[in-house]
Amino acid sequence: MSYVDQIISQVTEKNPAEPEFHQAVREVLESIRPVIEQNEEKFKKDALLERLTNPERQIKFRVPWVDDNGNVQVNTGYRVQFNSAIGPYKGGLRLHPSVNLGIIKFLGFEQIFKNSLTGLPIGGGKGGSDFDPKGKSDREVMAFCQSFMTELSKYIGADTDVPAGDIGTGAREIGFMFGQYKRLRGVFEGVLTGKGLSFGGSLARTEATGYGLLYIVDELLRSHGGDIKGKTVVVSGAGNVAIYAIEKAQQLGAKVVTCSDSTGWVYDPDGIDVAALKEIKEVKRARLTEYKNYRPNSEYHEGRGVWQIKADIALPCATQNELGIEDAKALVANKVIAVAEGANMPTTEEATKYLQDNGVFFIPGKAANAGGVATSALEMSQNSERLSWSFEEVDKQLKGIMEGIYHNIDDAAKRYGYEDNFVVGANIAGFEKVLDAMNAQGIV
Ligand code: NDP
Ligand code: 2IT
Repeated sequence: MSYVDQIISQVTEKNPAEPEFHQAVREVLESIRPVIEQNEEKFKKDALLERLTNPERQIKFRVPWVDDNGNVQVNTGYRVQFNSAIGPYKGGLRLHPSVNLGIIKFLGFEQIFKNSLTGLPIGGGKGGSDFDPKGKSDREVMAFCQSFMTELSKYIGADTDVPAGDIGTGAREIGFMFGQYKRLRGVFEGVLTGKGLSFGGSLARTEATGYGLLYIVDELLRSHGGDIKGKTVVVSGAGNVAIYAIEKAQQLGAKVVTCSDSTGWVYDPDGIDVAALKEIKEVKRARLTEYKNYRPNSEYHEGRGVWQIKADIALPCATQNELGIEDAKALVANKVIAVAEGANMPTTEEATKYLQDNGVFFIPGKAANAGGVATSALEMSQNSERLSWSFEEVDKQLKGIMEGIYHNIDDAAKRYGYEDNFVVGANIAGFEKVLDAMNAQGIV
């Protein structure tokens, strides 16, 4: 059995009931197979893939807090510090009832290669909790965040591990967590990114993931003789990534006709009204059912359905495994040109293969949504030099980083004979830098 196959089955056996982690490991290891096979004996002797697939550290802790009725609630907190070969651990905190160790490990594993692709010095990590901020009062969210940070603060720091937002963790939660960290540790430092602008946050971090997604899609299309102007786009999700993907797509002259949340989806043939979407989601924290009040010509549907709408570009921006084989078939039947992942691993393995086999350009999340963490790293730089850059400066750097990522993954794919396979290109390009750093640092 080849070394890659041996590790894939070992990871599956040793980490039972973590299907998303298995999926992420399979995708990366299958892609880097050609690199491993060039030097298989040495890598095997060094147990390189065992070290790559075992987190350096994983922390799991109790998070007790008191709700508005005076009842004690208990959640589980996690931080997986996966790989620090190229920099301090960096990655978001997810607050969602579906969070478990396997989800955090899949996200942390992906983050290693994503962070490497940004070209910036950040290692891979991820954390979160099964706490659901939905429907909670601000006081309850604060109580949870303070309790969560009371334990997490023992393991993080501006030069060791720098968490940020993800599903369910936005500016409000980061603010509460930052305040508690400062109070407990007595230091004002860039320990979290996505902070408010009045206490060390970076301009354009809020927009960065969605904007970056469109910058890379535009670069892909330009490199193939087209551009995004005039294209029809379908987006899923209605959170941080989706909102700013829609905004940038419209700024670049595309028409976005859908968005969704966990209960339903909107079809707006005239193009999504971003101001309305921001008011519903960012201000009111309400459901998408409200959208019709702003746009009477739009349709609201319960359940899932955005991938059935005819479009040139599809951008899944909600959650993992939200675009399956039937969705991929519908997109291909409707002649979609490109699918780029705003979310982490939103496309199933079967759907990814079907899209690629049918000539659809497919950019995986670790490249397509890297603009968020890249801008987090720019926030870290600003914190270190105690300066703040203008929106234009950060946005310009973000655009340059995304264009660089596109060419880096395109080159890597071509070098190994997989032209236009951006899954292989992203995994190899991300892995190469981590491999070099791990080799240089000895057996650690
Ligand atoms: P938000 O919490 O802001 O928004 C998430 C959106 O996805 C909401 O519309 C939510 O609907 C929907 N959603 C979440 N879980 C599910 C589910 N299980 N089923 C259906 N819909 C769901 O999160 P973000 O926009 O920050 O994150 C979206 C994705 O992008 C995630 O995969 C995240 O890991 C990834 N990502 C985020 C980055 C960032 O900077 N924020 C950077 C890179 C990747 P509802 O509100 O109804 O739950
Ligand atoms: O998945 C991701 O890259 C994020 N949630 C952003 C992480 C970060 O540190 O900004």
